[in-house]
Amino acid sequence: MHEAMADIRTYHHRDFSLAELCRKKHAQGETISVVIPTWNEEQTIGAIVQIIRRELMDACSLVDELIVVDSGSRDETRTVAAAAGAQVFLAEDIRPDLGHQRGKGENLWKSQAVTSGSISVFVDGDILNFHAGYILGLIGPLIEEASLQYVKGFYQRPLCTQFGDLEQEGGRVSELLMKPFFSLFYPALRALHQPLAGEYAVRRQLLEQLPFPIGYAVEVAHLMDVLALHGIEVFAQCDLDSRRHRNRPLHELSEMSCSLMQTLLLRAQRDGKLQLSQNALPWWSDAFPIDSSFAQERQPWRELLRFPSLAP
Ligand SMILES: Nc1nc2c(ncn2[C@@H]2O[C@H](COP(=O)(O)OP(=O)(O)O)[C@@H](O)[C@H]2O)c(=O)[nH]1
Ligand SMILES: [Mg+2]
Repeated sequence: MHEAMADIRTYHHRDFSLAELCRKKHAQGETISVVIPTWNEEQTIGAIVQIIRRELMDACSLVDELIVVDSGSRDETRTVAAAAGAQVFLAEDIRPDLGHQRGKGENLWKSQAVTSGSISVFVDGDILNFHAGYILGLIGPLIEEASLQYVKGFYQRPLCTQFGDLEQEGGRVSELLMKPFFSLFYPALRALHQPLAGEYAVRRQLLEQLPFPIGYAVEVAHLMDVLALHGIEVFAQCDLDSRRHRNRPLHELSEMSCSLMQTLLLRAQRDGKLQLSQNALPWWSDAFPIDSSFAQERQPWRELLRFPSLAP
């Protein structure tokens, strides 16, 4: 039987007040780690770290740890982040015994070795209009509702072009790949407004059960894996107003979609939703031989990093 599109509990960041969340968080004994994966984000990382530090750590102790995990930026990202008050790690320096497979997925995965919070909040490092409501809105539902385990952000996504901002035209890969794919294969997840959002909060216990693909597919793989493990009821989403970030040219989005699609198809096969013929998916680098700035992003798609090997 085809699963129907489900309702996912939906909040707005203004549903939560800082004072109330602080009080409840301490009463419940929760601890919060914020993790920001970066690669060449010197333009934006300073302001994001400062807002979290000043408004959520120094003014009150809502956030307990603020970590930047960097992929080897060639700009001043690590210096700027440290000066603004984050603890900064190079992904390859965390548990070097586990090897190094560069990409956002590695940073998120290894962040678990340097954080201890009972709730992890992930935030991309290229947000141009970050505000403290991002963090309140993502952890609020987990503090208010014990049955929830995973809270995804959503927002208006303008497309910023040299001709001005197109207010509704951002999030192209979500609209053209993720939403059609979820509609056809995982309709329960179709209710998520921004399935690729890099802003979400997860209970650590759940995170420890999830494999982490290395590249861009890490977040959507988690959505499918959490659905398989616990059902749609553990998800919530929160309106964070609007997000501006570095919009990518179309050809880079095309490569990103190719990498996403490999993970999506393999998960769909795993979940018994389709059957791929043997060797149907070539390695990404063979499938997408265009030479671009993304070349260094390419990873063998088969590699999955699993948390349990992080345990000391
Ligand atoms: N592209 C890329 N981003 C990385 C890497 N490691 C960490 N990041 C960070 O992951 C976040 C999301 O990446 P971004 O390029 O903005 O993805 P997009 O928003 O989907 O276009 C940003 O904060 C990046 O700096 C990496 O190896 N490659
Ligand atoms: Mg971005």
